[in-house]
Amino acid sequence: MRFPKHPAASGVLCALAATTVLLAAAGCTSNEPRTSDDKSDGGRTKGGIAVSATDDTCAVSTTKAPSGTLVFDVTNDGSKVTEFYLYRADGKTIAGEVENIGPGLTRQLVVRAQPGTYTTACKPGMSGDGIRGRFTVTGSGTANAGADQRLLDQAAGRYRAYVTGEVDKLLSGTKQFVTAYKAGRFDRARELYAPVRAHWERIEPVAESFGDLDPKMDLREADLEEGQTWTGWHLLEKDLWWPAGAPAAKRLTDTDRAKYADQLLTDTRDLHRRVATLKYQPDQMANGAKELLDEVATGKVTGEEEIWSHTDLYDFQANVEGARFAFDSLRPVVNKKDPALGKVIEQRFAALQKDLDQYRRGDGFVSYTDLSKTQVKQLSDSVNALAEPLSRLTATVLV
Ligand SMILES: [Cu+2]
Repeated sequence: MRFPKHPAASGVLCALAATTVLLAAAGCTSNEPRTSDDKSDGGRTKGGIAVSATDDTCAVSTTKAPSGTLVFDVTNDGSKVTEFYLYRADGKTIAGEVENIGPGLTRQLVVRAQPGTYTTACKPGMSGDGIRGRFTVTGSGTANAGADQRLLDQAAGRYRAYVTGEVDKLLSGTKQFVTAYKAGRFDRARELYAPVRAHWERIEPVAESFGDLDPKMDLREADLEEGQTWTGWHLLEKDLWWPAGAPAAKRLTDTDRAKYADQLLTDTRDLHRRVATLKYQPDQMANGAKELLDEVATGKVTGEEEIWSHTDLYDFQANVEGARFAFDSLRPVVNKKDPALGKVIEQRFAALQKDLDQYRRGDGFVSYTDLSKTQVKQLSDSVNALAEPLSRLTATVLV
């Protein structure tokens, strides 16, 4: 799941993630401010399209740009934490996004866009459909990345094979899980839950790019909006780790169980089918690596993703592995363009992994509830230390 949308959760996150974090009146963010004149990465980031996001407006400095690499400098001029999306023509599929922009901060979205019609959206408070506008990309095709094109194509091919492999394993694992769960073999279902979900968590940005599937499959109870039906993994999680003292009358019946389990399998098949048609662009891979770290910072390190099973560290590990794979695929390009950045990212991945390895037990991890506040803080610091250089990956690869 992408984000805690409830204010209480953001408070917890701010309290826990407070190292490189800038706290602001209405929220917090784990990223340093970056503006278009920030030359810390060698002046490559020229900036481009300015976006001013307030609590009720989303002003994009132009609604037209030629195809190729687009750089949006999104400044939060409002009081609520916000995010910015670029959707494809269907208004649902995400071409690029930047999340968790605290008041007063600027964050950059770098995407490679083909000609066509797009929709921009700011989401103050990080919920709902956002304040939308039309955006047109003109020209005849994406600008070629010249000598780097071969390396970029290889990276995309490698990443594609990875995603295909993960979604295959997700589908076969979900079948096993659903079978056990429907047969009432709950111990077996509990055993399968976290390892099967790891295949989802490794490729979460891809799954989330299908805006309709993510909420159906991975929505948390705390993020349910008025009138929304809860389906997917976390509904079954709650049933399997039914909280002590919760009213038995609210528990799923066997009929409900069969219905929601079948729905999860249908949605997984749908995901599997759609993933087969995807082609990956380097910006999606690099932005996706950063999104995975955002996922860790906002959901896993806070223990909110798996609030009933407390298997958050499995998801944490899987998000890190997914990000690592995307980075490794792009490494030849990074080595050419900014080897120092590549080295820093590499070291921080290693440091984060070392931190996480302390909590391995058997084939998996300790329960999130076994972590002390100090341990959570340490993990959170390592995540933030990696997120910062990783946020420069897309611009390095594309600009
Ligand atoms: Cu998730």
